[in-house]
Amino acid sequence: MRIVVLAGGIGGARFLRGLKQAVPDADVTVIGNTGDDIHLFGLKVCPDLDTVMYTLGGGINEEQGWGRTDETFHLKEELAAYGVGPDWFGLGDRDFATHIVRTQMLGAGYPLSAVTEALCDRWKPGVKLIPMTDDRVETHVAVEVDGERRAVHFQEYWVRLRASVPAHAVVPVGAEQSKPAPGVLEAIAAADVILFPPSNPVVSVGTILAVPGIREAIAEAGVPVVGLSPIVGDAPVRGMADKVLAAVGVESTAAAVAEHYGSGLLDGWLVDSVDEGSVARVEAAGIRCRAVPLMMTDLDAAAQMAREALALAEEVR
Ligand code: GDP
Ligand code: FO1
Ligand code: CA
Repeated sequence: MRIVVLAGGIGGARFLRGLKQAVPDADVTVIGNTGDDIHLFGLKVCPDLDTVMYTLGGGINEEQGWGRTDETFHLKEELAAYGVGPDWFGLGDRDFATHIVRTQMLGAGYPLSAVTEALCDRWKPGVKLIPMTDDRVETHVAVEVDGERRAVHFQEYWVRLRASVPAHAVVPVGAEQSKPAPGVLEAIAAADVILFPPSNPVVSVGTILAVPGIREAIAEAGVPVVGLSPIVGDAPVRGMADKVLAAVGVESTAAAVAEHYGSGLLDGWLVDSVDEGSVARVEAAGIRCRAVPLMMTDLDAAAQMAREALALAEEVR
């Protein structure tokens, strides 16, 4: 079975780990969000690609959900001693090596997709991980600070400001001019099923869908497209997705997120058991819906979610 998954960071990565356990023989292609990417200290950092790679490759800091296990921060401290920032983004020593290799290869002319493949040679995530695009796309957020509007990089909004300031718009800068990376459209066209994990609908899956051609290819693939809600009991399970949903005018409910994707894209949608009451609303929008446990408390729980998503895909096929 060929499965395509559009993934952000933690929610995507943990779901993928469950999917691999549920269907170990499946051929899984992950289209990763690169809108979160940022240049720091002259290095290219790709948080969501790295979160998927480290999580599936066994190198992730489990408690945090991002960054490396067994990490130290000597380099960051030395940079700070020179007064070189930013100090609000926690890059560890082991993680730095990934960004150095990536930046060196990009500088030598390799596209991000080839660089990601090379990094995955080490981590062996057991999936084919492809960035959504090889072109530069950067998510910016229009915020209001001290009564003044300005645009900040998504990481500054999320990590430094902790999404605590009003956000008026979320813009994937460069997306309109970007092209899907090699292999993205091919994987979608060859897929037997397409899954949206419980990733952030705006700044993870939404950004991937903003790359011209990807949304259209999914809609035209003619195979079941099934998503899992990252919103449980009217709030994100983790993080501040409610803030970016509000910025694009979507309420933080499992049903509203399904409607936001729409029946033109989604065939099936899983909500958590606590949101059973929203099943009828989702089905009224033309999307087959089931309520099942959606908390990835451990690997088995994530695997069971993957089985439920694949079962729903068979139902709508
Ligand atoms: P990020 O890039 O690290 O923010 O990760 P993603 O975009 O892939 O996923 C973020 C989303 O995952 C958040 O909106 C969370 O609500 C969701 N999430 C995290 N853990 C769980 C879980 O156990 N169950 C569900 N349903 N959603 C989760
Ligand atoms: N998230 C944080 O909340 N604080 C950090 O200092 C931080 C550092 C960091 C370094 C590397 C990396 O790959 C991810 C990192 N993240 C950090 C996570 C991350 O950038 C965001 O949580 C996601 O991109 C949000 O979608
Ligand atoms: Ca992310």
